[in-house]
Amino acid sequence: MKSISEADLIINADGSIYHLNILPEDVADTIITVGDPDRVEEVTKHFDSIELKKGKREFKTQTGYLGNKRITVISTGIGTDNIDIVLNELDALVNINFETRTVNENLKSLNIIRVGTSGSIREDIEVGTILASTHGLGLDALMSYYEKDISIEDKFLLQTITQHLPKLNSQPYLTSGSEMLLKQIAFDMPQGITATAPGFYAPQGRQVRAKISQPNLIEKLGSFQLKNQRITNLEMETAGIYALANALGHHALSVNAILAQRIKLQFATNPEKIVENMIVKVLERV
Ligand code: R1P
Repeated sequence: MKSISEADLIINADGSIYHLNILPEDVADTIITVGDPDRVEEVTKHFDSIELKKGKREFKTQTGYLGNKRITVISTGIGTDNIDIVLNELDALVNINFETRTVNENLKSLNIIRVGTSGSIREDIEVGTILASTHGLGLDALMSYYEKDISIEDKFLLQTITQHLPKLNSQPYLTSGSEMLLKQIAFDMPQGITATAPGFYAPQGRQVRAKISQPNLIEKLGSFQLKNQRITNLEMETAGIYALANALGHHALSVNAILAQRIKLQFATNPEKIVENMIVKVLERV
């Protein structure tokens, strides 16, 4: 079997993977990702025990037990460029033999759950809502560098969305969350298509001082509807997580604490409480 070169897959001298700085045995089968490194502790403070704390750059990792469930919590930092690193390195840790640099015969599927913050672009989705993403709509360019598989239903949905949106520099991509995790964790949560932007300000239609080229972006995204499918919220990781999890055979779910209401121009007065509510909900069901 072909071995993966030292330049393609960088392993540190201690046997850990290049950016995440963790070893294969450090990774549980259930992963919770958070954007903010400080949120790792907000999740693991609920654990019964913590066996490992490691980190490098924005990628902070803790693995521990909640009851007898082993869970790894990892911060991704912001954006799908970081998701490219986190998903590829997590997959390498569980599916590549670091001694021989070959892909394992029996591939492992991780359950990857994002607990992140987000802004609503629908009048009826209020600040404080905990919303699950049925799909990620990638407005970023990450997946133009990978071959993509898309179901017939998602292809039709994407075509309809693309026709509805203004012309953007990169071709949007659409990818689905894990049906299994949606049923297990998000069964009573409002759900919708989450748009993943390649930035926080103009790429999410925010006008501060620099002039923006897509002033109608929020209105366009938020007015899309095909039967019961609609674009509900904006953030910066979901589409990358879903697309790479699907490409690599993992299950992924994105759960979003709505902190901003972009239509009513509101921001949460109690963001920590809303995030805590999301974390508790996810941990009860994981
Ligand atoms: C922007 O403030 C960040 O917050 C959201 C966005 O996706 C982006 O990463 O998620 P997190 O709170 O998980 O970082």
